Amino acid sequence: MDERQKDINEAANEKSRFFSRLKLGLQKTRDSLTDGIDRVVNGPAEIGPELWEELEEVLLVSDMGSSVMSWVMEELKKCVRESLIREKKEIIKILKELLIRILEETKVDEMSSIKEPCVVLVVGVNGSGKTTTVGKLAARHKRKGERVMVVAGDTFRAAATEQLQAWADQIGVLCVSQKSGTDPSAVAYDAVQSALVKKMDRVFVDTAGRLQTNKNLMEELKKIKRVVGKVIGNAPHETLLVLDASIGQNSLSQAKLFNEALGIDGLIMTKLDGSSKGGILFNIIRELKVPVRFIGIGEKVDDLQIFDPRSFVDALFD
Ligand SMILES: Nc1nc2c(ncn2[C@@H]2O[C@H](COP(=O)(O)OP(=O)(O)OP(=O)(O)O)[C@@H](O)[C@H]2O)c(=O)[nH]1
Ligand SMILES: [Mg+2]
Repeated sequence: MDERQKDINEAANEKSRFFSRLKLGLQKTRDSLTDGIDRVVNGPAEIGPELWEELEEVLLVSDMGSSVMSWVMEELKKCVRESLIREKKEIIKILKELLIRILEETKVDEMSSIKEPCVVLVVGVNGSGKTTTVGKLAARHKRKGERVMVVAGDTFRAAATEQLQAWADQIGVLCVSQKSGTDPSAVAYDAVQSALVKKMDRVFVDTAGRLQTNKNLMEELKKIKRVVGKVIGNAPHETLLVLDASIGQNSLSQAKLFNEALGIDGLIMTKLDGSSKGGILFNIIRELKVPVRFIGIGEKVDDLQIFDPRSFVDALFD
């Protein structure tokens, strides 16, 4: 086998490993959503009101939300009227394409590289998976050969800095911190200045968890944004919101308020592996029009994948 063929095989194997892990990570949502759809489509009801009602129920229970559900059902019925669906089994194929269309409404490419350090601010409610995600993202960019810094902007919770430092040690990146209780915007300001001097490629700023309804704590995040913008004009280049998929519908209101306060550039949906409510992703994308950038499908460093609409829907249905 020549070298080129080896490379092609290697890439194909990598793709299939990636896809198997995604399928495994989405198992619980597959159990509820996809199995539910299969049961309805392979059940006794013929194409008509009874079947539509059963499908509506499955879509709603997956936390897809009523607006997504109504749109999907309207489109399905339209396909029947236009004779695009003649047999029940064709419903699944059309349904998949409709779901991909929703997710592709906000598709973006991976963060592009820029000359100055690219500063990424990571925010979210308590325990959503921010620090873990910062670790995973840092590892991802380090693997690409970038110079990566992580910043312990959570100066509030005991042991938060140690947790981030442990990630940094594990993946071999620089971790910048100050003593507990320091104003997080001061930590971020100093860190970004030092990242400029050290010619870092990417800086991930971890922040303390906070409720989207706490005005003072949301102001604190705005201040972090302002001060890093004083060091580098466009910084933070991205503000990413980390959402826990297992809480379902509640993450929609979190996302709305964080977006109103800060302007969110992208979402990271974590803990999809522990959740049967993966349908929430469709709901959030449709309501917010903010792209999902990455998904977390486990606690380990490699359990973060770039969100790709087609792979996501394929992994749910295939
Ligand atoms: N199963 C699973 N667990 C995850 C995932 N992402 C994070 N976790 C776990 O969720 C828990 C909380 O993660 P953290 O990264 O500490 O969350 P955080 O948002 O930084 O928490 P605070 O800083 O306290 O607000 C940890 O036990 C993580 O291992 C994921 O994608 N899947
Ligand atoms: Mg944390």
